[in-house]
Amino acid sequence: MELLKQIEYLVVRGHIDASSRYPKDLEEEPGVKEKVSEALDYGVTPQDILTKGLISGMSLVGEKYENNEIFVPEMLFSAKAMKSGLNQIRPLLVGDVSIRVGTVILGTVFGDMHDIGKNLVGMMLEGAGFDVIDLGINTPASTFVDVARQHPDAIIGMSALLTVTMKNMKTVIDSLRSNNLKNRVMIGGAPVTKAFAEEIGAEGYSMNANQAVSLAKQLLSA
Ligand code: B12
Repeated sequence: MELLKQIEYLVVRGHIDASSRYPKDLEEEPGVKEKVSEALDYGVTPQDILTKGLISGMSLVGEKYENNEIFVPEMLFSAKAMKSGLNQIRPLLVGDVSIRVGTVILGTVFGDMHDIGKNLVGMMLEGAGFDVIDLGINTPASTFVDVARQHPDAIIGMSALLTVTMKNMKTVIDSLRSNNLKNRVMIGGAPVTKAFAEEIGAEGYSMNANQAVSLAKQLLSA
């Protein structure tokens, strides 16, 4: 199996590294960590490792969950395995940028625990020279408002992965505007669309982390 396919497979199986006891049949076998290192040593680009190994693995996990082939515990192991791989390529994606272009306040909205996509967006933004203030997951509207007040020029970036938590993005925008805060808002996450962004009054939407960077730059200069 070629290396990127192996990484994809190991994300799906949720096998972090050779010392991980999960899953039983892969115990002591190389995991995502070892395979990402091997791929880097081999000259595979971090971008390919990200899109063709880690992210594509996570998409398969989503499909398997939808088809009832796996359940939440397995999904959690996959998320951990993906995160270990992301951490490895993080320094390469982020690089060493000395010129800061602006600030983005980033958070997953209230009720939502998904943070892989948000973290990826944060990494790409940092790599492009943005200062990122990461509010983490399950972030109440009041926290977005408090931090926005301290950073009136910052862009707010919100992530939601559940259809039930998407509406909390509108709550944040409404709270910002009722507090007279004019921070520009961009949103994303698998169920989010451009039409939804327009409907709730967000200034920007992007479907992936690369586009999030150009969007943030656009919002900064608008
Ligand atoms: C991993 C995962 C989990 C993990 C999360 C671990 C973690 N630390 O994040 C765990 C196991 C905890 C989990 C829990 C649950 N999950 Co879940 N999960 C997923 C899964 C498989 C992958 C998500 C992911 O990481 N994708 C990879 C990243 C890179 O992609 P991304 O998040 O979309 O991000 C990209 C873009 O969207 C965009 N983006 C993201 N955020 C932002 C923000 C901004 C500002 C911008 C500009 C762009 C942007 O850029 C990112 C990078 O390119 C998805 C399936 C899927 N297809 O999405 C289900 C999925 C989201 N989960 C689902 C469900 C139902 C749940 C649970 C309710 C299950 C349960 N019964 O408990 C719980 C909810 C917990 C909660 N309250 O949040 C459903 C949601 C259905 C729906 N329509 O609402 C999905 C779609 C699975 C499915 N097919 O049914 N989950």
